[in-house]
Amino acid sequence: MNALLIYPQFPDTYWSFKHALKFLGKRAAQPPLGLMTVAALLPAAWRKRLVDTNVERLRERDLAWADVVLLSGMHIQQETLVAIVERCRARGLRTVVGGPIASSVPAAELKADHVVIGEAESLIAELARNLEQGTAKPLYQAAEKPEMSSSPLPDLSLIKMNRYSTMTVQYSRGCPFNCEFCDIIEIYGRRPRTKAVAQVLAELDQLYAAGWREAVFIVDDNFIGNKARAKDLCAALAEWRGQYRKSFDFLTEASLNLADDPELMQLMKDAGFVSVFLGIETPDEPGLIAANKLQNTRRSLLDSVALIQSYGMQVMGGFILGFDTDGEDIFDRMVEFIQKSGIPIAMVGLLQAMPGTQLFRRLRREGRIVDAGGGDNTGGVLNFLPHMDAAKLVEGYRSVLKRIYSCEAYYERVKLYLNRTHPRHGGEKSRQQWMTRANARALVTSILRQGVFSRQRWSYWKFLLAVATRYRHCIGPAMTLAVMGYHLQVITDNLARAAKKVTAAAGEMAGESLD
Ligand code: B12
Ligand code: SF4
Repeated sequence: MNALLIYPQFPDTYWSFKHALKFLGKRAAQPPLGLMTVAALLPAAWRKRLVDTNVERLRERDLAWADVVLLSGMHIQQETLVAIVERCRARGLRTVVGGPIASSVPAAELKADHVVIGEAESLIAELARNLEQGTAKPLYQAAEKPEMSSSPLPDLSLIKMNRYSTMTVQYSRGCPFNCEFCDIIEIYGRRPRTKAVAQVLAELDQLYAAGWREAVFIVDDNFIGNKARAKDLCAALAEWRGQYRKSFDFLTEASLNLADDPELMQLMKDAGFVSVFLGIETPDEPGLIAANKLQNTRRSLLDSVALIQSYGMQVMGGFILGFDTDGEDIFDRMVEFIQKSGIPIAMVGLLQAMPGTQLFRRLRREGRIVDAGGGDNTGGVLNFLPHMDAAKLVEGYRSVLKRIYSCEAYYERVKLYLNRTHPRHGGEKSRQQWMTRANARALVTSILRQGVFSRQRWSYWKFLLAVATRYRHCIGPAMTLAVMGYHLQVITDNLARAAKKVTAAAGEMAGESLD
């Protein structure tokens, strides 16, 4: 069998980092690890090709070569995924769709011959056999959450590694917490399942042998879901990294209770973790309680963030507006909190009721669900009826984005973070190591785009001056953040322009109906 694995294109959102990646000569942030894992699980006798349409074109000759097409995706990729499915089916090609999208969108809407819900490890053998025999069923649903020991070494040979800025390794799946809006726990469960340390090191060895020397994102739902095991892994990572002259920096996602464990933070620092994404959600404690995000309550969120930063880890934060408990002062409070947090990359989204979540079920009971949503929490579109006036909420959301991503506000946060962090003494690379060819190219492009052609060039030069005088010891993170800021500002401008068009069109329609 010739199996063609296809990853659909993402829309251009805050999360695509597309405008910053151009500076580095890269086309996407991360490769499709789900498909690389599925490829490794398919029978060894099958021939495999992988096309990630985020970094390359899907060619007719790939489709002509294939006997079966396997697609993966998130809810947000629905439009591009369905377009590919339809293109394949038009030429009589058999299609199989899996990945998180299959848990969020009804199978019929995916238009594929076969839909797989859940993790591939436990059912791929049956699926492959059925596909070979022509007896595959329309729907497969994993009966259980497989142990991670059954997850193979992802097939790295199928991707064009140099087109990505970061490689990925998954250590664990699942999260022990129970936040109402979260679909992670519905898809991957609440019991953290971890790989053995040796499995993770084998994946890193594979990356190193393939020539990778840049950042590695440990793409766990919550890296510290099982703290004891995370500590063992960190100790092993520190040793592994030591052997390879500190070649990889690690990034990951974790819950905020990381701040309660100095031993774990120190171990992460020693292992080379330079960045951690935390779901902070809101500075409003009643909102956290109502969302059942209890691990973020009864503490100073700002102090917890600052403590983690002091271990050399940049904190990226997820924030949500639109909880039932939000009053009209939430917008100012959110901006004030983010500015004080020193979190440069603050991903603020509107609350989405994702299908399959506790939130979706509650809002449906209350008769407040409008539709299943599109999987994008930054587009200014709501899929439920909020308590606050919807127009006020969307307008307030946009004002938050505009304020936190103004150049001045953004660079203020970067400087606050650089003041708090001590990257030179931690896992961070030295200045010489940072100056790779890709980074040198990014620096030159950044100076041209942000320092010469941008309207905000004065803020940019002021920031560069500060880096040259006060932050020379962490020029790497400072310049990376300057470049990422460019992406965040472009997306914010695009969203503001799109919103203006919608308002103007609504105004025209209102005018017409008055006439
Ligand atoms: C890394 C990551 C990213 C990376 C992108 C990585 C990439 N290239 O795909 C970044 C940071 C850019 C990203 C962005 C976003 N992400 Co994201 N991301 C992840 C994360 C943490 C890991 C993904 C991964 O590599 N997993 C490891 C692989 C092995 O797991 P897997 O893909 O699930 O694959 C298994 C099964 O699903 C199945 N399978 C997968 N594909 C297929 C195909 C076939 C044919 C078969 C049979 C089986 C199968 O078998 C695999 C092995 O078991 C996941 C969480 C998670 N646990 O997966 C969230 C997750 C996928 N992201 C999610 C979301 C919502 C987003 C964003 C929309 C952000 C947001 N919150 O608004 C953006 C979208 C991007 C954009 N441009 O707008 C959701 C998706 C929810 C959904 N139901 O679709 C997840 C599940 C997390 C969450 N709930 O918040 N993300
Ligand atoms: S901590 Fe994060 S992953 Fe865990 S349940 Fe809450 S939102 Fe989901």
